[in-house]
Amino acid sequence: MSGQALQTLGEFIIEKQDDFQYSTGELSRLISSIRIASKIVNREVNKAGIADIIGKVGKENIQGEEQQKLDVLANDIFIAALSQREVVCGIASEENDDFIEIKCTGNAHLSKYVVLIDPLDGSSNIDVNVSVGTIFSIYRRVSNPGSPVQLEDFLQKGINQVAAGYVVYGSSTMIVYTTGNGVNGFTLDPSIGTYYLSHKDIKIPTLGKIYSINEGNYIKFPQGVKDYIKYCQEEEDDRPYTSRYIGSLVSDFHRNMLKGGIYIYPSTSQSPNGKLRLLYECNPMAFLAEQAGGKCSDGYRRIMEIEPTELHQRVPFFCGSAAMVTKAEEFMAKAVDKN
Ligand code: P6P
Repeated sequence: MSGQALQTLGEFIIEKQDDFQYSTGELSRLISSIRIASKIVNREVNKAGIADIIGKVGKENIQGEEQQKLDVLANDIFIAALSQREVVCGIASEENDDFIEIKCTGNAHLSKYVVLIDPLDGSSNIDVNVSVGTIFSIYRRVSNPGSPVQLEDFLQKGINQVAAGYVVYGSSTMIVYTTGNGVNGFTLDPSIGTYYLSHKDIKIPTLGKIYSINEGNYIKFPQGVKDYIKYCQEEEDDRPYTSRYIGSLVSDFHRNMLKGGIYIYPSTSQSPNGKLRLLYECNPMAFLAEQAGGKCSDGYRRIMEIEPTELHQRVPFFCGSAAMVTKAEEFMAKAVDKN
């Protein structure tokens, strides 16, 4: 064991507070709220197998997806943690049709931040014990401080994000986040409930050898995606690449962040905008990928430049090692030329 003590997430947040212009400690408290909520969700995810909270609650969320009990519980936990500490003036969640205004008991109405969150992404994997995750995205409100929060506070381009990150509840639980000054990963020691800095200044390898896509949808993919998949499978240069698809965005993304690779959820003949949501899945992951030296687009345009039009809108998603995303975009452009 090296002599130097590992830095905790709490110490890191305090140390980096000066990175934020005019820091008032509010963003630090916001990230700490997410840290606390993630520990509670981690406990519930880890005991789900034995407690009777597995399975469906029989309700559907706005996506028309069966809500798993853990989905609902995770959503409640994050909303409570953020509301009680009055560190945000509004929350938008995958599990809620509309955004939530945090009632102005104390200073909430003066808070300058809103959070968009997917409280338990990949939840369809819960019953088969595959990793799931939480994804969050933080913006400064654009409406007048003290006034009720507005939809415009949430419909901001990804380039306006103040911070973004994910929690992966896997073989170990990690928080990975950025405030625009690089990406750092923290691993939870569950025996004492403390996150330690384990992955400092993550940089995604420019060229990886892993491609992640649900090839079961191959027949429905755009021609450019079909051509790129064939390119990945050719025996040439550093190819064929390895195909890895967990079916849990946070897990597939996290592996590619550390090992290099590309994750693609494209449009299909049935879903012209793909499946993933712009505001609380694609934009936060895009911010992280770019901060780690990677790239993220919808196959044509930078994800973080897309002007949002609704809370739960979907976009095609190509994200990961810069050279791999660029190559996939070349196939998308070539296919368009052919049409
Ligand atoms: P498919 C989980 O529902 C999710 O939103 C992502 O976590 C995951 O990458 C994707 O959908 C899997 O979708 O259509 O391949 O099952």
